[in-house]
Amino acid sequence: MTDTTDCVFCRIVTGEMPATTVGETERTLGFRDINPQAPTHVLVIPKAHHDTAAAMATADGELFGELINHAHRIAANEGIADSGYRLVFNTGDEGGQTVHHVHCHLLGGRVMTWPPG
Ligand code: IU
Repeated sequence: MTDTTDCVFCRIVTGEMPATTVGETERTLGFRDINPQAPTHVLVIPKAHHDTAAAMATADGELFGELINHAHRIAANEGIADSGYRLVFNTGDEGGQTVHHVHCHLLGGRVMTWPPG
C-alpha cells in the first residue's frame, strides 16, 4: 500500500473532495463517475490506497472480494443486477488507468459492446 496524500480518490474517502456516494462499507466506497459512460457508472474503491487491482489482491485478497460484493449490491440497488452490468479495472497506462488508486468501474443500464476501445 502506498500512502498518497495527493491522491484524488483518497481525498474523496476523507471528504476533502466532493463526490456523489451511492454506498459505503467499512472498507469500500461507491460513488458516481463524474464523466459517466453509461446510465449507471459508479466507481467502487477500497478506502485504503492501493495503486492497482493486482496490488490490492496481493496485499489483501479479502478486500478484493469485499469490493466485488459491494459492486454487486450497488448494481442491485441501481436495478441492473438482473439485466447485467460490466465491471472493469483499467490497469496501468496502456490499460487506460488514469487515477492510480484502484477503482472498479460498474457500468450498466445499456447494452455493452465488445471489444472495448
Ligand atoms: P480510469 O480507469 O483511471 O481511467 O478511470 C478514472 C475515472 O475516474 C474516470 O472515469 C473519471 O471520470 C473518474 N473520475 C471521477 O469520477 N472523479 C474525479 O474526481 C476524477 C476522475 I480526477
